Amino acid sequence: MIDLYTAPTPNGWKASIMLEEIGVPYEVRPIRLQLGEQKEPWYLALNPNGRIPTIVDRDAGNFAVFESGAILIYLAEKTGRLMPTDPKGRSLVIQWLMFQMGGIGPMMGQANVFFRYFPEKIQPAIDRYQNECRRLFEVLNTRLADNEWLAGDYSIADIANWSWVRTYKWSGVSVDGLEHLQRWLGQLAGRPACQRGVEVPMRVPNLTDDPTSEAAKAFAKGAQTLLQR
Ligand SMILES: N[C@@H](CCC(=O)N[C@@H](CS)C(=O)NCC(=O)O)C(=O)O
Repeated sequence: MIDLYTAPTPNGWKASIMLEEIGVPYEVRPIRLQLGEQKEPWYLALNPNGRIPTIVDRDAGNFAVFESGAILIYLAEKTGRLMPTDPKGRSLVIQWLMFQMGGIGPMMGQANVFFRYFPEKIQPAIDRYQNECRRLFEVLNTRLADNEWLAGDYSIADIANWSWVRTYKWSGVSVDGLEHLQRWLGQLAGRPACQRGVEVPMRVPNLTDDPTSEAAKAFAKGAQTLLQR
């Protein structure tokens, strides 16, 4: 049994999709980011960075794992699923996982901050992050032109990148002309585990379809409060 501390965001979805894929029983412990629960001492004892997600593996002496990429690797290695064990195959998966952790995630995150949440519109900052996202999307598109998945078989690298890229509209970044990326986005969207995973801990106003809806505006307002912490 795994405890999953999470909130409805791309980094949280990585862990919930993985848990859905591997079929390990887990209990969801929603963290209310706007109330700052992620910065409370009890939570910092599990995740020193004060962010979601975190898992606690009850069967391993309540072992806590923070950082979404580390969670994916831990669960893959614990179950022998979604990451090969041979050094080259494993490295390939970790390379594309790190591409998400060091590139897609931070750049889309900052695009969201400057495009959606920041009170002032600083156009050079918006352009910088959106252009960098588009460049990274093109890297994925090129990779996916000759590969069905990012790193060999379907893997944690696909889960990590998809969790972020699916919210491209929220970041204001186009996927027009990126046919291989679009094909891959659709393939993951069709997986039942992905569909269940993105509804953990609850369904959110649609960050993927309609960024102008009232619900999406309310979501943006909530996210703005985090910038002040
Ligand atoms: N590198 C971390 C990033 C985690 C992260 O930034 N989580 C965000 C939600 S997507 C969060 O908890 N934000 C709350 C805050 O900033 O206080 C990971 O991949 O786990």
